[in-house]
Amino acid sequence: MVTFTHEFKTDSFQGKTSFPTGLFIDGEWREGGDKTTIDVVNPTTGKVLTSIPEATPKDVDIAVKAAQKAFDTVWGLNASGAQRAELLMKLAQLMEKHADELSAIEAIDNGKTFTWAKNVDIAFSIQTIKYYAGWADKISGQTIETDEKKLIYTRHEPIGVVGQIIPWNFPLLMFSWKIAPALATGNTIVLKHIERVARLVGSRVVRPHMGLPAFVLAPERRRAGSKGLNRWECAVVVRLQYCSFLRECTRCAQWVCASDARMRCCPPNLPPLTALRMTSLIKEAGFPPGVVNVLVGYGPTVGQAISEHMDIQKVAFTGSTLVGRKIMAAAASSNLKNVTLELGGKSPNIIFDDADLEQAVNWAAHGIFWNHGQACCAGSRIFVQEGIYDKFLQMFTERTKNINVGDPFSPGVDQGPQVSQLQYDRIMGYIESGKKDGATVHVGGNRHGTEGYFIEPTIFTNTTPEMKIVKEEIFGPVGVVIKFKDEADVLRQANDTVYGLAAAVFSQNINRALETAHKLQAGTAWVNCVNQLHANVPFGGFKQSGIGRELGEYALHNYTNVKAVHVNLGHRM
Ligand code: TXE
Repeated sequence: MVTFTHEFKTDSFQGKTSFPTGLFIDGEWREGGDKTTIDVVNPTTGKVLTSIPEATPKDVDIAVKAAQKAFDTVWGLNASGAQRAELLMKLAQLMEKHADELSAIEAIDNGKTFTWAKNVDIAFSIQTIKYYAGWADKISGQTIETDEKKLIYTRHEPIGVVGQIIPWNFPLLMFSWKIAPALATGNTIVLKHIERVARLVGSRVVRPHMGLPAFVLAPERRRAGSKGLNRWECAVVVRLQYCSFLRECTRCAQWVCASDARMRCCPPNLPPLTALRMTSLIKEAGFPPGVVNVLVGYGPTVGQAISEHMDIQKVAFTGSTLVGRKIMAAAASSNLKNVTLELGGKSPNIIFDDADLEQAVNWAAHGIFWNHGQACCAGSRIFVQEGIYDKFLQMFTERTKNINVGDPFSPGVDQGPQVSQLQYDRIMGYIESGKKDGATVHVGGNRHGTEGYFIEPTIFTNTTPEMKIVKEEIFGPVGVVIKFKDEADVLRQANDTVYGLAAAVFSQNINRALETAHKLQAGTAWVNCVNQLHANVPFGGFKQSGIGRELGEYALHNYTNVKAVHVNLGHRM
């Protein structure tokens, strides 16, 4: 078992943390099946913080068996709602006790500012656990009247073993959103935390060619297989004779010759430490062994194994739309498990000429720059009505220039580093594409400092609808400001996206604001505010932003099967 120990001597928090970081299966910490590890990098410095055990598909099997045993013996229909509520409340109390420590881990691991982590991520996680603790003894069905000789009622029964796959942008919050409703309704869990690295393709050609002519390789080298070849040569080999050493990097999509199984293409992107600290609190709270199992492993191995496992009855996922499709496909081709998906977004933020301008500017900045732009609901397309466009832009520019980028532990800092080298490169790639496509960088557009993954808050203007920075999710502190004429014009532009997660409208005319909010194709519509989330309010997407809802009473439906029980009170055959 590996223990992560760290002493914080920062402006915001002085203290120590120490907790186990293995796979958590059946109430015990373990090494992964292959005894390999994954590095965790501090995004503020770019340096490795620690290495933690890596799970494999074999570990998924072991975890599922433990979860099934717990479901059949101590959880599921064997634990009352009151017992489940008590354990969830105990967990929330432990989180409250360790709130500063959890916030500091989130800051060092993920790059969030300590203050935001404490006030938003940790506070909201605790609120979510408490909210679902309140539901645990209130899960009930209906009595349905048919005729006097029959008693018919429904039961909302737990589904069984559920798989949960979460991303890195809100590590503790996503963990809490996922586990709380599942546990409140009596399910047991196999949860996969985050990773990012080259992925194993095995002997299957997934992407058949890289545009290189086959004659690049001499025949004798083709016959020698892929060992020792570079990735371009591998790409050629794979066209000719399936290559078992080939990996495709999930980040840069390049083929990589990986005769060494630990070979990496892009550096890892891994902030799982808060979730692992949380897992030790789950153990301390007294959840029976096997009820919650937590694995850190790669998506294409462990995530895939969860999605296609025949004994997992439901999978809940938050991440990219690309991977969401793979999870649905794996669920469909295995046991048709239920799937809920919370995916990407390109949310419009609409500012009409009758809005309170100062407020609209402040909210728009919060909308795009909150969590360094790494939020699925980020208001990344800011539409401003033509009459106030110049004034808005001037005020928004000032506001953006005042955002303080720096060390997440320094008081007064608004924006820390992006989570990893990968995300940094990806965002800088989008900024470059915006410049190349002819958009104007109105503010920012560069790296901030020389160390770590900091990016200046950036605003583009003079964009066109087909530009990548207007169409695709950037997931960084980069917004586009677009002029519009009237309601019809802005609705057409705002809804012109494959996504439909969230949207915002600013106007002091309530009829105009609500009419627009109702016509926006999005799972959440904010009026005169943005990025407002509550444990008791559903959240999820229209269109390619997802399937199903998290939070609120709605999330409980994802985790129960409805059974209708018919009781004969006197009908005779
Ligand atoms: O996401 P991935 P990434 C968006 C955002 C971001 C982009 C890429 O635009 O820039 O996605 O981020 C697991 N089977 N969002 O690459 O790959 C993976 O291990 C099963 C929006 O980090 O979707 C991780 O745990 N699982 C989003 C999780 O999927 C697989 C939050 C997310 O990784 C898998 C994050 C597979 N085949 C990114 N491949 C949001 N909605 O908030 C990977 N995974």
